[in-house]
Amino acid sequence: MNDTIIRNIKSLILPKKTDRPLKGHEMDELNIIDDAMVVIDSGEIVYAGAATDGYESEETIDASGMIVSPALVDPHTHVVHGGSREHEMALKRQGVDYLTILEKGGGILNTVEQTRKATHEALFDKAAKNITRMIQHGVLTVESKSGYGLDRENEIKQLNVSREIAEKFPIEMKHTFLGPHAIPRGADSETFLNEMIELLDEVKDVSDFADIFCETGVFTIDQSRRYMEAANEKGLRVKIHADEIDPLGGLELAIEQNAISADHLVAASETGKSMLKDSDTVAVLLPGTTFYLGKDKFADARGMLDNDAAVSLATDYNPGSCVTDNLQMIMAIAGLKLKMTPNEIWNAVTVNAAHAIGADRGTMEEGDAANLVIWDAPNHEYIPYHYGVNHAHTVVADGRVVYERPGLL
Ligand code: IZC
Ligand code: ZN
Repeated sequence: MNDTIIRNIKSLILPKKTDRPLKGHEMDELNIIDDAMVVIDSGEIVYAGAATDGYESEETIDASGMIVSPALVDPHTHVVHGGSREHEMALKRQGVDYLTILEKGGGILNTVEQTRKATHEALFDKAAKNITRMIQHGVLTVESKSGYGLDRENEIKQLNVSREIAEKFPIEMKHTFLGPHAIPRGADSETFLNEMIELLDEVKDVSDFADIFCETGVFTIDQSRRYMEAANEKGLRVKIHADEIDPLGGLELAIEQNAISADHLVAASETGKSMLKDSDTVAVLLPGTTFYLGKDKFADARGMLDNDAAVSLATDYNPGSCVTDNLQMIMAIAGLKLKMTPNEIWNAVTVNAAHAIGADRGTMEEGDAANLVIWDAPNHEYIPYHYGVNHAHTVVADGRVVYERPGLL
């Protein structure tokens, strides 16, 4: 006797499970089974496929003709931070750009100030609200970066908040040390980078990855290489904020350093993009950020996919350059602005997002964690199409219903 059967599923969306990320045309393939059911026992998938009479269970969930997919994975967020930066919205409207705000001591450095002032408890309570909303939107795996402490005490404080969230919420988290996220006010960039490299020994026990913001006015390619080599030597797999604004060659560096992902890539070079084909580095695209910064040029997702790259999508949720924790919104922007197909988008926010953070998530094969969403939508193409709202009806984490859409009171 199994624990639960989900019956009456109009269609079941099944991304393909592989031991490497899906690339190029593989991303346009999605197994969709109509008239389906899912059998769950001990928090794991026992069966996900065409409806049959061959299983019994203690409990039944009626999907009422809705569709089901694996829960979504958000592989790039800055969810743990203090305060907010709504005043920057007006500055940006007046034409002051993101890097100029940072140069003037605002931007990331403003959030650093607010994060340093905040207690562990205050950071936890704030991030908990976002995590709750992410779960309500069908996301059950989240990568979370530090990077607003820029010193030992506060970077570790952020990582510990992230770890406490993972313990207390029905969500799997990956924790990334992003010490070199900005240069603290008055600091010398080389001296600061050396401090962050020294810190790797300590943070490697509480982090899954090491990340760096490689950008004009932040860290150079040579500095990023030095940091990534140090992290790799200590056994901490690397990620990089690469080629977001200026084409510095961050993508090439990511591939050279065997990064698990290279993120942003709006300004990535043709050479870099063509190198993705022969690497398992996942290109994590963040079109919500391009949208929020009001830029016209989006990452070249089509060029990457047509050249056999592995592509993923994330919110980049942060208080400055992308203030949304709704991954469904990003799916819509990916359809509209990155010209990705619905199948590519679904693979990008499930199986490939999981590969971008080394998580065994995003699929529904026998033995997988029973992390899934019942979507109130007629088909999978509908979700990126009807944008800006939440289509999640029921969210199941490890076989347990953790969210059900409330009705009107
Ligand atoms: O707080 O502005 N790009 N880091 C790199 C960010 C955006 C976060 C922020
Ligand atoms: Zn980021």
